[in-house]
Parts: sequence; structure tokens; C-alpha cells
Amino acid sequence: MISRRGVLIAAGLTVLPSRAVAAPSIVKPLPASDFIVRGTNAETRWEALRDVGSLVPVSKFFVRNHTSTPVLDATSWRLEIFGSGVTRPLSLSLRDLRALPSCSVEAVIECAGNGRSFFTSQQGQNVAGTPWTLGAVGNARWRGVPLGVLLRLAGLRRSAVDVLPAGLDPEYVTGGVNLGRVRRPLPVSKALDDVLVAYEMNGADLPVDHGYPARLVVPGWAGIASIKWLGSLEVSTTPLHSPWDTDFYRLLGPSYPAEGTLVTSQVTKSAFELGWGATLPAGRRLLTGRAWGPAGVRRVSVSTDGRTWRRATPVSRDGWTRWQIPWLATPGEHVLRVRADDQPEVAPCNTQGYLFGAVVRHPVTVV
Ligand SMILES: Nc1nc2c(c(=O)[nH]1)N[C@H]1C(S)=C(S)[C@@H](COP(=O)(O)O)O[C@H]1N2
Ligand SMILES: [Mo]
Repeated sequence: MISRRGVLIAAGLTVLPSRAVAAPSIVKPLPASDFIVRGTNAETRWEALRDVGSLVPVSKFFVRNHTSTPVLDATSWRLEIFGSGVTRPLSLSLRDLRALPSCSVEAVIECAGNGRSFFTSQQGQNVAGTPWTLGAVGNARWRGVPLGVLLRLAGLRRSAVDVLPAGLDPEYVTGGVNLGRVRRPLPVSKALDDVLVAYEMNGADLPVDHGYPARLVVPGWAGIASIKWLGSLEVSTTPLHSPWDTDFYRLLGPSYPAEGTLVTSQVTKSAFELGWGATLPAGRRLLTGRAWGPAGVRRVSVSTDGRTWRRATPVSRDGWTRWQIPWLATPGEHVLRVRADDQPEVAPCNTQGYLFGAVVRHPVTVV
């Protein structure tokens, strides 16, 4: 007797472990030791990064899907570049893309809503959206073609102002309204600066959940800019818009102008490589964590007593800064705090809970 699993394997199909059922929108396994599943998304558990180097392996990298991961056929995939901002529209196959000059960068991708739940738990504010803790962030090495190379190949006009990348995942329907493909305009100035059309993550083909066969990587900017499953790039001499810049990813609320403020760069953050409310044995311990920001991080300080701050030691500084600091842990309840550069104690509130950059109060119990 050959099992159904055996038949599928014989047919060359991947059989997913049953655990993946928790988020049918995501293909890779999401073991509970590494991820917290939140609807169509999964955030990385910080304790799962404790013994991990600078690069987050795909098996632990967070996933943010508006709908679900599409499994695209790379042989028929094309990237279309068109619009009033180019003189030579292009239709590239994956082979064409791979034949172009490439470069490799280590860069953090972080959801603009990372840390959103702390607006409520630390500041008592109501915000809408996925209640991430701090795990909607990851650092990887990406290889791909600089977007500027592609735009110039397509005959970029000097008058071009915006590029609108669109994904090939299912159209996004919310509140009964179909908003179409996930897409968000990017100014030509950023497109020509450091953006990649990436086809590799950590030295291997992009995994399906992270945009196979190609995605944008927009260093320092909110994760929404890094469009996955890239299918087209419209280039325009007039400003382009989508609900992802007119409605979502805008800072709205009493302290902002009525039309809101566009989210572009991320804000500086830091985290301990510890579970929330972790139990630790008393004695000499090494606290470890990471800190990151759109222009890197200079200083990391840690407070273990609710009052004083001590400077942590950087361990590596690549896409993000890994740091460590010794702590003599005494039995009882403690609140640990880490602050990178000028992280404030309070984050300015916005109704959709973006860019929570305040110092997080991390509870632990020492026994
Ligand atoms: N096509 C497409 N691209 C997308 C998204 C999406 O749902 N569809 N989500 C965006 C958001 S909001 C984030 S934070 C990042 C997450 O990237 P990751 O899933 O590879 O971690 O992808 C961005 N690119
Ligand atoms: Mo995001």
C-alpha cells in the first residue's frame, strides 16, 4: 500500500506538515516554537532568534500576506515595465532578469505595523490592524538587479516621477470592496537609490512565501514597499496612487494633518531575544537582542532595574545590530527595557497603529 502522501511525493508534489493548516495562506511550515500566526500572517518569536546569526533563516522569517501566497510558474513568469515614464517598455523573463548585472545586500524588511499591539498595552490607545508584538521584522541577504538598472534599460525619462510595482497574488478584498492587486507607488528618487528586484534570499531562490520568483527590496522603508511576486512596474511622469498610499500606510489621527502623513521610512526599534513573560533562572546571564533603524543604529542601552541604563556591547553590525549585556538576575518579577539611539518612551499615536518606535517594557520572571 502506498499512502496518499507517498503518491503525492511520487508525483513530485510537496506535502505540507499538518501544522501549516493554521495559516492556509502561507505555504511554509509555521511551527509554534518559531511563529505566532495572526490571520493570514505569521510573526517570528524573538526567543527563536536567540542562537541565530545576523541572517534570519527562511524557516523563521515572518510573513505578511494580504491574501495568500501564490505559487507561480517561473517559466511563464514575466516582469512588465511600461508607462509614460519609459521610452522602451520591457517584458523580462526570469532568465532575462538573472542575466543582468546583480548585487547583493543585507537588509531588514519590517512591517510598518510591527509593535502595533504596544499602542494598546503600553499606551492604552485603540488602533486598527494586526496586533503584532515585535516579530514582524527580519533581516536577510538579498540578491537581485538594481531597480535603476532596469529602469534605465527601459529608457527612463527624466520627467518620470513614480514607479508602481504590483504583485501577482490574489486581488485584495476588504469590507466588501475589491482593491485590486497589492501595489504601492515608489518615488523614482528612491527607486534609483538602493532598491533591488530580488530573486535570491540568503543565497537560494526566493521562497514562495517571500515573493518567488522576484520581489522588490526597499531598504529602510516600510515592508509594504517591498512588493512580493512582482508582475509589473508602471513608470509614470505624473504621480501614481493606490489604496496602499492613499488609505493604508498613512499616519492619521488628531496630531496629523487631515489627509494624514505618508509612511515611507521605518523608525528605530530594538528587542530582546526572549519570550514575552519568559521565565529565567537566577544568576549571571547574558541578555542578547537586536536593534535596527532605517539608517542603522549607533548606541544600544539596556535597563534591568526600571531606573538606570547601561550601554550594551554590539556583537555584529550588518542589516541590523546584534548586541549583548551581562545581567545578574535575582529572583522575582522584572521589567527589561532596551533603547536604540533616541527611541522615545511614548510613540505618537495614529489610528492604524503604524511606526511604534517607543521603548518596549518586556516582562520576565526570574526563579
Ligand atoms: N504582493 C504583495 N507584496 C507584499 C505584501 C502582500 O501582501 N502582497 N505584503 C507587504 C507587506 S505589508 C510586508 S510587511 C512585506 C512582508 O514581507 P515578507 O512576507 O517577505 O516578510 O511584504 C510586502 N509585500
Ligand atoms: Mo507590512
